[in-house]
Amino acid sequence: MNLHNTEEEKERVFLVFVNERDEEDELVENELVSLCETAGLEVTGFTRQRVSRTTSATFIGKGKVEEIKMYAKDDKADTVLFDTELSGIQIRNLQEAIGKKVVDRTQLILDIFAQRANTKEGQLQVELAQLSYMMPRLMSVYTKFERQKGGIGLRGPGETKLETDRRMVKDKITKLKREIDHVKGTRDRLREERRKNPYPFATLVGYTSAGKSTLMNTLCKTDLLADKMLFATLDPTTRRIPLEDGYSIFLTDTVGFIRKLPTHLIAAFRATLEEFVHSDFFLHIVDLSHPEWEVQFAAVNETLKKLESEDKPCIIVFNKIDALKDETFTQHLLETHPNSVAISAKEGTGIDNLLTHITDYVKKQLIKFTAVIPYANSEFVEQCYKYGRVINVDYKDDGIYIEAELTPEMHNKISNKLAIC
Ligand SMILES: Nc1nc2c(ncn2[C@@H]2O[C@H](COP(=O)(O)OP(=O)(O)OP(=O)(O)O)[C@@H](O)[C@H]2O)c(=O)[nH]1
Ligand SMILES: [Mg+2]
Repeated sequence: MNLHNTEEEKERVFLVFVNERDEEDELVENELVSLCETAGLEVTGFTRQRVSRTTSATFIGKGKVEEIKMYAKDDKADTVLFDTELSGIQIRNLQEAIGKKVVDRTQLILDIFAQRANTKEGQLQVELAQLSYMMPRLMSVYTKFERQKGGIGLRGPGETKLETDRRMVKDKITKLKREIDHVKGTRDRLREERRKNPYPFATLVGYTSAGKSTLMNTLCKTDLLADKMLFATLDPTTRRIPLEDGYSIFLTDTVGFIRKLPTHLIAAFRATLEEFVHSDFFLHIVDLSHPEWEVQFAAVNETLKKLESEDKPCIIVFNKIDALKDETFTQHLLETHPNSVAISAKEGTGIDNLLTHITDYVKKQLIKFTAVIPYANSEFVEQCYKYGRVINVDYKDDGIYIEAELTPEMHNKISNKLAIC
């Protein structure tokens, strides 16, 4: 797809929806149109086929392919976009039958990510995702003739070229992974450094456009990009949030999720998502003003399962309550979802309550202890100040009496050297 469309020469796309259930129609339509807007495409029209069993050669039935060919021609569309992931063979067959460029949902999302990637790490991750998507599809970019030649002659030019290309892509993928590992190493070291503090790690997780960056800005007075465009955030940002009574947390804003998030993206963004994997707990931000918030909520939970972190403690944050009319509905949700709060990140409503929830969680995480430290080991008192929260300290004849709180990690490190009371 052309990534740099200007107002005058937007790529014209005709959409094909293939969702099975009619109750999903509105969400599916609105979401794909938003994705197209974000990518700078002009939607000319759409059609739909309920696909329960796919016709593997073209994904949809022959008759429908003919119909699309007609529509796309009448609409003067440049491209036909399928709201699903297609195989390379399917794309090629559809292109041959329709006579237009055919792209799938994954390519569209990868395209948006490519436009959004500003940092070195973001760019590496997107490139890795694009190449991983391309790899199994390389075969289908060769013409029928070349493929036949390769097949019959076994070592025809088509096949040789394919193998060279495959090797090149493979080498590039290995190189990208190495570079990403390098960036990841830097991030790991930074995380280790932060771990020395007595502050738990939390991440903001949620569907794209749920309001994660807006909440981060409200809580940390940052100026992160918060926009109605999908996938405004790609790179994680971490800030310390001071809480009452001297408590704090490190909070990280992360990339948003979407229904049917391409697996290549999840794999490529693993380094970024590791911020989530390493966090002690997370806030799941839900856009309650979205008519399909439940589907979005389920899609995020589905993705979290893939990250094998279902057991991680979570505070559910129902956001955008300023855009709701029915307060009793919110009340009902809070009652039926344990550990949840309702806020408006934009207007600041409910933020104090959210902070109280976070502080309660942090308090539960820290280990409280009292100890007598011999004067000869007074550096431990210093460490408690540095890596913990000192509640009381009393310098007596027989030693320093200290009452403090530490994260489990720091407690383990220090406790075997202390005479815990
Ligand atoms: N009415 C209302 N709008 C909000 C609220 N919070 C965020 N928004 C709007 O929702 C849109 C998306 O907000 P972001 O903060 O960028 O959402 P995000 O979750 O960071 O999105 P991605 O980075 O794309 O995943 C923006 O237009 C915000 O102004 C809220 O409490 N109320
Ligand atoms: Mg964001």
